[in-house]
Amino acid sequence: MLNDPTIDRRDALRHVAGAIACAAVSPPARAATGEAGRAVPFGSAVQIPWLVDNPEYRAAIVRHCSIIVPEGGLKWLDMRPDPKSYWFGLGDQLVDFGARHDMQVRGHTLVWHGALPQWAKELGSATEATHALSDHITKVVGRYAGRIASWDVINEPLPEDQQTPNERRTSIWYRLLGEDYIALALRLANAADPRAELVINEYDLEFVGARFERKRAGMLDLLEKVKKSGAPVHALGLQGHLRGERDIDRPGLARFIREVRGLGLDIVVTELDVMDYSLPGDVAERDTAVAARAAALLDVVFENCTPRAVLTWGLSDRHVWVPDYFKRRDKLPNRPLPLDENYAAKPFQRVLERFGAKVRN
Ligand code: 9MR
Repeated sequence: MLNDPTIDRRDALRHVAGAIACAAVSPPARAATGEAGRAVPFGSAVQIPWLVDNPEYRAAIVRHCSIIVPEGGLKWLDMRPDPKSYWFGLGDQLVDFGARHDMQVRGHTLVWHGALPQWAKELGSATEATHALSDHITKVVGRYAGRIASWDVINEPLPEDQQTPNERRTSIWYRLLGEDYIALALRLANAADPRAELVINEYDLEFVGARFERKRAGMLDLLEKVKKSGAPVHALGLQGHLRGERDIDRPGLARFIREVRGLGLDIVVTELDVMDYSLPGDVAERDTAVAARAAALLDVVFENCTPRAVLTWGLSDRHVWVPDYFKRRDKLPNRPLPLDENYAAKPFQRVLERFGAKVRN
């Protein structure tokens, strides 16, 4: 666990190891074993209702995941019909499933601009926002204390197009509380479960281009300020929603990871997939390109740290969120994930295995 008193020493050692690895010629992908030989857990986002209702889906998740996170079910929209009520049904099913199958469970997400019920979007004052955050985080994290080991406490705090490093996304939380909502939420989560790993999770940190450099600078600025405030934070979540048409900024991302590690934070790859809408229609060609893009990210991550976990945002192309936003012009189905629509391994899955993913049964 992150609050282990030996963590600082381990952090320092891994930082040095990361720096040494960086100085060397890029090594071939190596099996992922972290401190004390602990294997890096690999897994996926899950749809809780399918775990319950769909035996084929459930079997694939059990076979491939040693860590899971709910794609929905723990978002405000799913749990908070009104300011006083909580629906814990899906969350309870998730943690029971995780315990039954000896999987780690991540929680997603406590504070986000998205998936909010109307009443939360209409909070009118700092007092109301503080009360809502405090009640929500205390009850939700408290209920799953000891069963959800890691939380995306803050999701996507940066704007779509970061201009200056101190700019933040103007969510309801930011509008009512300013940047302090971040430290507040982290402190509340820590108080509700002092053993939980607390993560700030963000996308678009991985690519070549000025826009993405600015976003990395924004994240460093934010993390530095959170650390300075003394609020507990343990890791940065690199979502890893990659794009067929965007290259990974290998040196830029390597430098960024080392700077994040220098602040004493770990890295978690939280939502890996590859948007394939701009890639060729030919399936073999497309699957190869998707795998290469995922490999490029994992190369940089594993060369510069031992991530706390690697999760894809879904497991099989049979069930994907991608067409909601990134439909292909040729109307062919999207193929962003490690397994195909029949749960067979694609080249992307072989990449994950190269970095340490294992078939569990
Ligand atoms: O994949 C998720 C989709 O099913 C939901 O409708 C949507 C809104 O709740 O959220 C999607 O997941 C997002 C995640 O929560 C945060 N990072 C981006 C993910 C993909 O849009």
